[in-house]
Amino acid sequence: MLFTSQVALGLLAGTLANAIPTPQDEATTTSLPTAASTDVAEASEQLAQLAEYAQGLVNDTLEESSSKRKRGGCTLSNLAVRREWGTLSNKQRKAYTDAVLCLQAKTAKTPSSLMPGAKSRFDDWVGTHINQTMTIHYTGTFLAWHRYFTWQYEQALRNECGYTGYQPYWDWAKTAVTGLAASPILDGSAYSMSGNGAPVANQGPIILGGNGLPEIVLPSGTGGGCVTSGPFKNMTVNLGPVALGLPGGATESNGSGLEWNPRCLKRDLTDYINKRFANATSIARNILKPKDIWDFQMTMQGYPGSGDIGVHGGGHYSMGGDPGRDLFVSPGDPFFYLHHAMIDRTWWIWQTLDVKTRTGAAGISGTGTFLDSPPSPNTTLDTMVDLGYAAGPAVRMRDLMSTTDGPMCYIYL
Ligand SMILES: *[C@@H]1O[C@H](CO)[C@@H](O)[C@H](O)[C@H]1NC(C)=O
Ligand SMILES: *[C@@H]1O[C@H](CO)[C@@H](O)[C@H](O)[C@H]1NC(C)=O
Ligand SMILES: *[C@@H]1O[C@H](CO)[C@@H](O)[C@H](O)[C@H]1NC(C)=O
Ligand SMILES: *[C@@H]1O[C@H](CO)[C@@H](O)[C@H](O)[C@H]1NC(C)=O
Ligand SMILES: *[C@@H]1O[C@H](CO)[C@@H](O)[C@H](O)[C@H]1NC(C)=O
Ligand SMILES: *[C@@H]1O[C@H](CO)[C@@H](O)[C@H](O)[C@H]1NC(C)=O
Ligand SMILES: [Cu+2]
Repeated sequence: MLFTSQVALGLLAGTLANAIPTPQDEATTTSLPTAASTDVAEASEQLAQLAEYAQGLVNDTLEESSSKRKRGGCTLSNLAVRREWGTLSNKQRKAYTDAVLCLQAKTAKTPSSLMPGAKSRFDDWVGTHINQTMTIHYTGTFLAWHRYFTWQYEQALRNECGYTGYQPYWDWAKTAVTGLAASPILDGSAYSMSGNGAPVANQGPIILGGNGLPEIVLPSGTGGGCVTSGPFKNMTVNLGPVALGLPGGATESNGSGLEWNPRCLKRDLTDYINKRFANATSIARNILKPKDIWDFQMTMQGYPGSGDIGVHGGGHYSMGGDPGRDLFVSPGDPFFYLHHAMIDRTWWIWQTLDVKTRTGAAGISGTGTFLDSPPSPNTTLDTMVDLGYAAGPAVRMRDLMSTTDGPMCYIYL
């Protein structure tokens, strides 16, 4: 393991941050990149290196602390490893989609008096996301909230649907190279997350904006209609729409989106958006350039007015469709969780480059409202994250800053 000695020394000194190889460090000069390569093949190698560094650092930390009693009891032996979809066997892929279908077949916990459209256990997550959308995006809680949301979803798949694996992730850099519909994750086979929507001719452009953000015009994709293949071929979307961007620029909504509005799952796979906003260079840049959490999370979601929608928007909008293009209802497409696992993985890697700062109070920036509108108090380590009827308990931000040092215990390969 490449970085063991530096990491161990860093731990002994009590300053994990110092374990980062610096350019002055002769032994490790060639070890970690400091700026993203504009060559996507090189950037992919940089990402692999950064991921390996993150794994090594966390593994070593868990080894070092195995004798101490950590609150969550996370050790190398109970560590969950989340993997990229393409590295799973067909059997593992099907086990995952079967568990999602199981969740969709179970009764909702959300009272129908509060959300008439929440028909299944799967919908509990969609409903919670709709209800909190304006307080979990462009806020101080954005990353941690979605980390906890994805983790609890993974727990539900395991504890309520007998799934024995972990949450897989979508590596945007891979599909930016292969094209979405040609990738094992979205090729429409029985071992994919289902494929594209049926093609719709002459779709207009996608115009992003609203919620106070300036317009960005993007091409639509090669689908647009109902998903016709794979495990989610027959899936019904029950909730929404709330703010669904349609090709041509219109926005569709159905009030609060909490009524029952059954319709098919639609996708509009758009390689242009994946390649433009979420290629290997975009990811490497998002990890290597921002030195503070504000810059990191704004780069990821796109600085308003920059014309860039970041890897977060890049992933969502390259999926397209309904509810993929609806900021509120997007978890209604099961692919959402693979996207957000990758968001979380990107944050996780970035955090390992300066663990102490980036998992502590200085690792949080922002307030409790969308771009601080209306103004609200700063998010802190004590701010609560509550997933409503989807899952409990409500936890504090401090429990979510690390994936191995709180109630959770996982890494990404
Ligand atoms: C970290 O531990 C995981 C789980 O045991 C293992 O799969 C991975 O190869 C390790 N990575 C490194 C770089 O040590
Ligand atoms: C879709 O539903 C039909 C009718 O219930 C069923 O025969 C078919 O196997 C289902 N397809 C998938 C992919 O679940
Ligand atoms: C809104 O939902 C109702 C059912 O509750 C449905 O009849 C109507 O078509 C929906 N409208 C839109 C724009 O989705
Ligand atoms: C890849 O991403 C970078 C950074 O986001 C961007 O500047 C570049 O244009 C993208 N490449 C393509 C082919 O769109
Ligand atoms: C909230 O955060 C901003 C930006 O970090 C900071 O300037 C401000 O002082 C903070 N406000 C309070 C009340 O802590
Ligand atoms: C929606 O959110 C509010 C506060 O954010 C909460 O009081 C309410 O219980 C939530 N409703 C549901 C159905 O989760
Ligand atoms: Cu979200």
